[in-house]
Amino acid sequence: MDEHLKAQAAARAVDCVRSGMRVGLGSGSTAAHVVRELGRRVRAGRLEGVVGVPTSEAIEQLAREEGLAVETLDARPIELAIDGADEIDPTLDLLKGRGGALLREKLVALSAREFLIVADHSKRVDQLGSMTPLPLEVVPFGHAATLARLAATGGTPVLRVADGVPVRSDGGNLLVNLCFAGIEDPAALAAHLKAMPGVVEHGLFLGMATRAFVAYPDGVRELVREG
Ligand code: A5P
Repeated sequence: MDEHLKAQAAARAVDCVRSGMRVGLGSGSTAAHVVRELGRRVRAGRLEGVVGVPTSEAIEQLAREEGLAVETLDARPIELAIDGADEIDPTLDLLKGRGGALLREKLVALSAREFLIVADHSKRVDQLGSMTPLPLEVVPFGHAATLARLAATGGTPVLRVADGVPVRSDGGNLLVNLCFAGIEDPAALAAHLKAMPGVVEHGLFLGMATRAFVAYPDGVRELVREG
C-alpha cells in the first residue's frame, strides 16, 4: 500500500501528541511513520520532553535512531498510544499482530488513556478475520497439543515458520495464524482463546481503540468510537 497514505495518517495522529507526553509506540510500517514524524517534530523543536514506550525491539531501535527518549512499560499511565492495525471493523474493533508484536502492543494499549489507530483505507473490513488470519502468541511447550485444541475453534491454526524455523515473538513465544473466513462472534472467540492454556495472547483488540485516522486518496478520515 502507498507509503504516502500511511504517512498522512501518521501525521494526523502525531498532531494529538503534546510536549511532555509519554506515548506508546506501536509496531509495523504505519507505526514506523509515526515514530519518524515524532522524531522530526522533536528535532525541529515543535515537541519537547516526549518519551516513547515501544511495543517491539524493532520500533525501539527506530525510535532511538530518530533521537527519541524511550522507556519501558511501567506502572505509570501512558497519555496516548498510537499503533497500526491489520483490520478495523465498523465499531473500531481491531485484528492486530501480523508483525508478531501483539502481546506487547496490547499491554501498552491497555495502559494508555487514549489508543489511536493509524492505517490506510485497505484495513477497513465489515467483519474481522475476513481478510487476514488471527495472530496468536503460543507457549512453545506442548504447542502441537495447543494447535490441535485451536483447531476445535473452527479456525485453521498454522504455525508461522521462516526459513524452516518457527518464528518467535520478542517475548520468545511461538506465533500462530488462526485462519477463518470471517469471525462470527469476536467477543466469544476472544474469551475462549483467553481461557485456553498455552495461548498467551490473541490479536483481537476489542473495545480498545478510541479513534482511528484512516488515509484515503482524497484525505484522512477520523473515526471515533461511539459510546
Ligand atoms: C504488529 O504486530 C501489528 O499489530 C501491526 O500493527 C500491523 O501488522 C499493522 O502493520 P502495518 O502498518 O505494516 O500494516
